[in-house]
Amino acid sequence: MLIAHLADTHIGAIQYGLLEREEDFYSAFRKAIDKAIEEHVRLVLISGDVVDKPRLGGKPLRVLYHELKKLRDRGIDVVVILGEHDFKRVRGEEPILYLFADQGLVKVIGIGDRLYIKRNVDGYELLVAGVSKHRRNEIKHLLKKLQQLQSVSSNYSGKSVLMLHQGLKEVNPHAGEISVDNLPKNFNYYALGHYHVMNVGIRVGDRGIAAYPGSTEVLRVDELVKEVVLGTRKALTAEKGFLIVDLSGDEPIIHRVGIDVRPQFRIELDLKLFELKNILNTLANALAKLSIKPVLHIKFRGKIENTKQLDTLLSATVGKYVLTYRWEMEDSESISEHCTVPKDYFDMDKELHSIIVKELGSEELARLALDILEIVRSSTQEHQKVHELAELIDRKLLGDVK
Ligand SMILES: [Mn+2]
Repeated sequence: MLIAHLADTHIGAIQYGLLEREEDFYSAFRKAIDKAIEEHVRLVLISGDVVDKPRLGGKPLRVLYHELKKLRDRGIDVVVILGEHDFKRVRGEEPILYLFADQGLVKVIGIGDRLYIKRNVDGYELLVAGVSKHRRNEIKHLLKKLQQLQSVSSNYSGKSVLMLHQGLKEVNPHAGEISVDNLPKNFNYYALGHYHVMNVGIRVGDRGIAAYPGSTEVLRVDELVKEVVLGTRKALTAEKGFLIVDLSGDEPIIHRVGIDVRPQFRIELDLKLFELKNILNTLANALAKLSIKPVLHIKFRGKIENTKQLDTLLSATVGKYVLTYRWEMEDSESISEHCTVPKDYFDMDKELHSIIVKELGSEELARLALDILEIVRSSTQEHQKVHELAELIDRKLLGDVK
């Protein structure tokens, strides 16, 4: 009995505001669905963050419709749970996936009392249980539901799968929300979502295995974790795909299925302008050999004042061989050091504060806006920024008591 396990497909994501990066997400999804059909899976699970935002335009909706319909036309069921991107906590607002559920294209579980479905797949009795995303301050509710599911599955004689969209502390201690110990022990397979890097083979109990297929496309630079050589330099890239799980035997057997996505590279370079041009030219030669224009992320060690010159150099060398390049400097606090204007003459922060208070009409919101601004403007890495922003919003808007 073969099952395809996908997660974090983030349909509708538009990275860097580029049309190509919107299409890339559709193409990765299409490839995954086609591959799943080719491999004769009988069921497709998508463990949350199916879509990138709760409100989608016509294009992403049509892509979803066409791909899901391909599966339905072949009698392949699709079961999904909701990730934090699939729904907004606004009263009365419904997840877009309900539209596809109404059309019989997906089964949404893990919301309200609907925590599982039972199916006969290839002559096997199968229980598919799931709980949609719970935030840090809702973990108590999640654990209660997991307990409920533990008793459902212990009274079940067939094979069982549990779908969750949560971070395991064992995989990432900083981003983790629950630990393996919190999982009910008697499922055969734990189809997880939320972490965007593939992670296969986390043991649960005696015979259970938990796995993250990772996202089908690259959303953040911290997903580039595989070492490669680019030209003559070490670089990091991403591997994307999904999992095909065989539940026929005693223990699940997991096959990784790779999806070719647009290459992305992350490199670190010393900021020595006199040799930078040569280095970038060598890099450009390596990039020119790729059949698809990659996304290049450069982290410069050191700092310079004239970033315009650096930008010109980048666009003249690697510019035409990449879809886009993004760069950051390791240390970029130099600008304010050379400020000779006395502080009380014009205080930018004070000025900004009063403008925002006036605009938002609330001291509290203004402070939140300024906190957000500070994180966004900081020189820290992109993934760290996102992490800090998520923490801040959790804390301020959802009253996280961590
Ligand atoms: Mn996600």
